[in-house]
Amino acid sequence: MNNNQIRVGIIGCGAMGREHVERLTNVITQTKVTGVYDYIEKTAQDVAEEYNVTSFASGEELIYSDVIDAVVIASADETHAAYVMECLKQDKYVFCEKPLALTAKECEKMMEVEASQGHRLLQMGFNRRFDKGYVEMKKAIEDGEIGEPLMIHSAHRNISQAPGFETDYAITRVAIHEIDITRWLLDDEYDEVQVLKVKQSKRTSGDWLNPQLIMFKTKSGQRVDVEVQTDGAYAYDIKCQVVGEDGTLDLPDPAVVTKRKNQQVSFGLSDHWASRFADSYNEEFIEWAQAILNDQLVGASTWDGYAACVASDALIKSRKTGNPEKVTMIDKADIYK
Ligand code: ISE
Repeated sequence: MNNNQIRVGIIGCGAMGREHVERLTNVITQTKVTGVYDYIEKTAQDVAEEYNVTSFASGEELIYSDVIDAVVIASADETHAAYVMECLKQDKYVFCEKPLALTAKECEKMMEVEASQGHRLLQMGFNRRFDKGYVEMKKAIEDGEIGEPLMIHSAHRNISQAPGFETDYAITRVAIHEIDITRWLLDDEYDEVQVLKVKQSKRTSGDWLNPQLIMFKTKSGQRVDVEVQTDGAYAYDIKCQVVGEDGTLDLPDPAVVTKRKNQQVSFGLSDHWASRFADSYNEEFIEWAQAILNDQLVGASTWDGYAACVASDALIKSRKTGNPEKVTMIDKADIYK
């Protein structure tokens, strides 16, 4: 570390990775991007030139470099597990975008290595935990303002997807946010999950199933429904209503001015997750940087990444069998308690 500034290397310079390069260079004061890698050499070189940083020949070279104190992984989903493992073995701080791995088994191996290093090294990119609306809802639940939470109704609606989108990505890339935020809000693990067949939208631009209706049951018996529209929705719109025994809590729409005109009230909605959740991405990296300087990570852990993968695996199975599927997890290691 240089003068209390964390030197960060970013693996993956696609849409998300580039945003993080910009954010960690120009928004977060406690970090400085010193290196990047992308499997498309030209992409990495362009970013390296723009930000005057090193373009590494491989992700591993970036991880081993002594000008990199911490690594951000924003590469393709299937590459996350191997990069994370390398960082953990090097005892290097790592921030990983979701999903942590393609299977829960790979996460189990990561937790073994991290536990053997004796301290937390990984933070998951579950940015919604830093969104003002969700943070306020969590506090209200913890303060007992709506009594015991009984159920959650939620929706995750997208306007479009990148080419190559597949049915299971609705779980592993999209609803994974609800998998995480629901566990976090309710402070409970899942007992059972299910995907229900619903009428299909003609607005889907590919041949994947859209929408899908996902159900969770927590260990204490709360029920959660998540409507997942991966394509063709009217906006990027995220809904969450927690129903408690004494009242309900609703996630607010993004802070925008409402217009009153022609006997109507209207306000704008986002078209993309990057604008809808921009503040939460900033907050999450501010906390990450401070936590590294304090040597005490606080955001979503490897355990949380693992829990999301276990639920995803069970949901994918349920989509194929049509049945509810049990969620079975290993014991939690002490470093995650
Ligand atoms: C993206 O990666 C996200 O994180 C968004 O929340 C989700 O809506 C989108 O479909 C994903 O591609």
